[in-house]
Amino acid sequence: MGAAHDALATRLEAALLSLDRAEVGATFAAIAGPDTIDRVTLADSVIAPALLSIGQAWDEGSAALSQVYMAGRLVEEALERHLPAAPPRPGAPRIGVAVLEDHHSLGKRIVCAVLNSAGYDVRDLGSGLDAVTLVDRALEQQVDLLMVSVLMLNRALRVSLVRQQLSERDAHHVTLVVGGAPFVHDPELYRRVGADRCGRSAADALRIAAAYEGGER
Ligand code: B12
Repeated sequence: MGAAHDALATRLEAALLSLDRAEVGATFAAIAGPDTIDRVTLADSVIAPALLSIGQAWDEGSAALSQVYMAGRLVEEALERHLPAAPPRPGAPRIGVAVLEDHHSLGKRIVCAVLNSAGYDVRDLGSGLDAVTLVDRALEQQVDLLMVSVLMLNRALRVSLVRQQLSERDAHHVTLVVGGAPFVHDPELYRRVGADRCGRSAADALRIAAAYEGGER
C-alpha cells in the first residue's frame, strides 16, 4: 500500500496547490472510511506528507505563503467532512491539544480530527500559547491528557515550563504528551523536558489515548 498512499499524497498535494476543492474531497473520499485504520492512514500517510511537501516547497521558495495557508484551510474543511466527530465514548479521557508558542498548527488539526473521529472528547486549546496560558486552558477544560505539538527546537525545550506549571498547580493527574518534529529527531528529548509520553503521528496519539483508557498513565 506504500506506493498507493504516495500516489494519493502526490494527488492531494497537486489539488491543494491548485485550490481544487472538489479534487481534495475526492482524494479524501478515496481512503476515508468508517474504520479507524483508514482514517489514521489518511492522516499520517496521505495528508501529513502532502502538507509537509507543500511546506518544504515554501521553504525552498517554490510555493507562496498563501498556498501553505490555503492548503491548511482546505485540509481543515475536508477533515470536517470526511472525519466527522463521533459521539464521545463514556469513560474515555478528555484530551486537550495545543501548540506551544509557535504557529505550526497543521499537525494539531490532524491529531484533533483523528481523535475526534474515534470518539474521544477533544478540546482544541489553540496555537501560539505560552506555558501559563496553555496550562490555564487545560485546567479550565479539565483535561486528563494534555497533548502538546511543537515544531521548533527552541519551543520544544520550553515544554519543561509546561511541566513546571502543572507541578506548581498540583495538576499531577494530567498526563503530558508531546509530539512534532523535534521529538521525532531526538527520541529521548521528551524525557529531558519532563513529558510523560511522546508520539510521532496521529496513529500514536490514538494509541496513547487508548492506553490511557486501559489504565496506563
Ligand atoms: C508548513 C511550515 C510552516 C508554515 C506553518 C503553517 C501552519 N498553519 O501550520 C508557515 C509558513 C506559517 C511556517 C512558519 C515558520 N516556520 Co515553518 N515549517 C513548516 C514545515 C515546512 C512543515 C510543517 C508541517 O506543517 N508539517 C505537516 C504536519 C501535518 O506535520 P507535523 O506538524 O509534523 O504533524 C504530524 C506529526 O508530527 C504528529 N504530531 C504533531 N504534533 C503532535 C502532537 C502529539 C501529542 C502527537 C502524539 C503527534 C503529533 O502528527 C501529525 C500528523 O502525522 C516545517 C518543516 C518540517 N520538516 O517540519 C517548517 C519548520 C518547522 N519551520 C521552521 C521555521 C524556522 C519557521 C519560521 C520561523 C520561518 C520564518 N523565518 O518566519 C516561521 C515560524 C512561525 C511560528 N512562529 O510558528 C523550521 C524550524 C527550525 C527549528 N530548528 O526549529 C522548520 C523545521 C523548517 C526548516 N527546515 O528550517 N512554517
